[in-house]
Amino acid sequence: MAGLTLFYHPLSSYCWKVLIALYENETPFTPYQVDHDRPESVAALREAWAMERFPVLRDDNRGVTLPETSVIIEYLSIHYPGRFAPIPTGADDVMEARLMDRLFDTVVMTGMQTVVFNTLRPADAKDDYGAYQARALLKKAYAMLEARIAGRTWAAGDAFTLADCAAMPSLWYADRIVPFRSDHPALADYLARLEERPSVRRVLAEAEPYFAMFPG
Ligand SMILES: N[C@@H](CCC(=O)N[C@@H](CS)C(=O)NCC(=O)O)C(=O)O
Repeated sequence: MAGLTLFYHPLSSYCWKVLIALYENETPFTPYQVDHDRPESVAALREAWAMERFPVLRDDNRGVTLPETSVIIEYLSIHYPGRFAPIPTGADDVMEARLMDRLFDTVVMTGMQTVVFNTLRPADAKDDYGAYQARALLKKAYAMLEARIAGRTWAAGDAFTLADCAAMPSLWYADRIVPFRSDHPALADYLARLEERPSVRRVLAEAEPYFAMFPG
């Protein structure tokens, strides 16, 4: 097979992050959906990336297979550039975009996933204190982000970047776990701006048939 293949699932938050980058540039790729009730798709993901996490990008043009969303998005910007430049050029802007990307992944996404995965655990293996701590972490993150995002159009300033690709799925799902829109106006406006983006509308429309699977 030639070209780009993305191992993904339409409901997966980290897959949204890469899909947004691909859709921003209208980069051609073949989606390969991984479903746990299709063992052959899970085996294909495992063969691509031993950690069995998605998304994974396979580039048959260059013989490269990549995990990790931030790395995939940067790789796309280098080898398949378009009008969307996820990594800013100015030194300060680069730092801010990378910092915000890390905060959305490691704080917001991790907090959200901890609560969601706890609901999926067997009854005798739940970690309710861990979920309580994750909810508290999300509230702390909302206050920090509310102050940081105020006065900005996008997460790292005036341009839509890698940080916004990370922000959208993490904030969108976190809001379903610990709602923030009524008491964090700057963050709420920011998420509304993200939702208006055509790339994001497309991601949401493609995920919509699967929303009933989300346990939150
Ligand atoms: N740091 C990774 C996180 C990827 C990740 O956690 N993906 C989730 C789906 S949203 C996954 O594959 N979970 C399955 C598992 O952990 O077994 C990235 O940025 O790509």
